[in-house]
Amino acid sequence: MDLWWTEQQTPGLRLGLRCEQVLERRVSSYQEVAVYQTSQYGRLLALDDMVMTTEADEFVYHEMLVHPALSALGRPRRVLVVGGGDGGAVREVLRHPSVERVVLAELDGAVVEACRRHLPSLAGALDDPRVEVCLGDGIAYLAQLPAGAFDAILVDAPDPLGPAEGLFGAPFYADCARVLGERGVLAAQTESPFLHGPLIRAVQAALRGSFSRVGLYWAVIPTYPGAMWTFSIASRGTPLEAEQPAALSTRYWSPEVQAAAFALPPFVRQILAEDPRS
Ligand code: SPD
Repeated sequence: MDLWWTEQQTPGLRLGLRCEQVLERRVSSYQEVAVYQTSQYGRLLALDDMVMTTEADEFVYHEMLVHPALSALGRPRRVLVVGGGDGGAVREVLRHPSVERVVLAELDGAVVEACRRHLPSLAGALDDPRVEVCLGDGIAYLAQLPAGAFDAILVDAPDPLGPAEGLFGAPFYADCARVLGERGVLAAQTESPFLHGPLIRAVQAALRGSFSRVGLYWAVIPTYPGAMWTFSIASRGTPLEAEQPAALSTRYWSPEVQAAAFALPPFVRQILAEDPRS
């Protein structure tokens, strides 16, 4: 039988992957959580039929979400990951030897359970004794934290739909700035310049409302809509591009790749230059 899984990425764009096996498919209190064995990209985690991660390209996304922010800090100790229930971002955080504590604030326990069962190369990181998994709303979790509670916040959000929409808004970033204090650094996934220009522009404008330093960088993630993917990074004081980034055992991120990732093609600079209200 020829079984294909498809994501309707926009009304005019679909991604299709040949699927060898459905490893898990269940409806949680929040969404449909599914893991497929694909023939091209290994195992795939999908939430409500949207790719969250695949074994083949997850390293690009997770390394690039995590390492620029943690390198900027030099010796990060306390890190909060919002979303990211698959554990891939936590795995990358733990590569930094100075890290003492990582909190994963994930809305849906079903995502964590499915990834523990089927994506151990990511979720295995959640068993590290430095990691605490807090299930529930990330925005509410952040709201009850004291100022300066974390050195870094990494927003590993799904697409800005439903409950995740708040993770792309000014009130959330203002609370991140409070929890990070003067030295902390935030990094967030901010979608594709090919498909989400207005969102990227709005996020960057919202970040500038709470942080004095704001940057954008990018990487290529083949299974995400548009493939070219952006990350926003922000701080109130810490320079965003480390002079001597950490030496880490990684597959995509490197100090050279990081430096290149901050070079924005003219069409992306144009997106940022337009009026945020357009
Ligand atoms: N359209 C896909 C966007 C997904 C971003 N977050 C993925 C979570 C992986 N840890």
